[in-house]
Amino acid sequence: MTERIVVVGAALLDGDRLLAARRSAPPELAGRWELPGGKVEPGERPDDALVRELREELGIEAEAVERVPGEWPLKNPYVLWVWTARLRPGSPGPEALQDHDELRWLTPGHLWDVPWLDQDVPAVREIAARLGAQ
Ligand code: 9L3
Ligand code: MG
Repeated sequence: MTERIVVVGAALLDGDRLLAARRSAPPELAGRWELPGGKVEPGERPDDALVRELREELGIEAEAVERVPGEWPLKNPYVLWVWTARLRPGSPGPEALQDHDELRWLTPGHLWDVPWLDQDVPAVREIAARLGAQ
């Protein structure tokens, strides 16, 4: 049996706005929107992986705030864990994009304006409920 590997995703919040990031690769995922993040490395704490991935992918200094309960299946052997997160004071904004080609800060009424990855939809629903959106 293959061990599952955790992929961390960030619900980066600025007040009640959620950051959505459009993937530029691989081709089958490009153009779809996600909670940015990536694979936890062996021996790495998942919340440390979240901070590292946000630094690598968006050029920001962020901190994990709270795990969103749940675990969502990705392509075997990966599963998605999500944290809310926020920018640290003094961090640059998310602009130095590595794996994405567009970002949007979505207000609660506009969370479903972008075509999320199917895999991220259950997590975004959880965030929407927390933000009091539909
Ligand atoms: N994935 C799905 N939703 C997400 C993230 C961050 C990742 N919110 C999927 C896409 C890839 C795999 O997990 O198949 C690994 O992610 P990455 O390292 O390519 O970002
Ligand atoms: Mg990634």
